[in-house]
Amino acid sequence: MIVKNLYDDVIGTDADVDSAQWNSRRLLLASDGMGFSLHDTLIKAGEDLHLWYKNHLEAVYCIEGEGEIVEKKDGTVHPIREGTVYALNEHDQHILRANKGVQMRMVCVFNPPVTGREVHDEDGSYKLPE
Ligand code: 9YT
Repeated sequence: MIVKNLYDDVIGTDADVDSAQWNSRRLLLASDGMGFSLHDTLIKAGEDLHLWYKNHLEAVYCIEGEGEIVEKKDGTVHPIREGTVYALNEHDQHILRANKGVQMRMVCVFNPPVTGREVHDEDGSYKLPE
């Protein structure tokens, strides 16, 4: 069994990946052998993220904050608030936006699992391990 605590075991370690737009605290990684990774991610207030997980499936569950997700294929806008989940089952190209002045806290699951310190490529994807 694997038992970890965000505050004791993740924040401030290699599994805590900070960037200009988000801070991803990676609770479970590929090395944990679960077949998915599990992240507690903060989307910084007022940020627009252009994302396209062409190599991964991702589900995202908002537990704090407010924002929206825009589907790039047709411009559909879905508001996000606490309790909203979205699943990128078609590797959907999208814009994730945290409202001005409001940070969003999201629980994210990636399949295949993220391995460690991935950050986005110029196209908004994470590379697969070689
Ligand atoms: C929701 C989302 O895709 N945010 C970007 C960061 C990513 N989820 C991560 O690595 O935690």
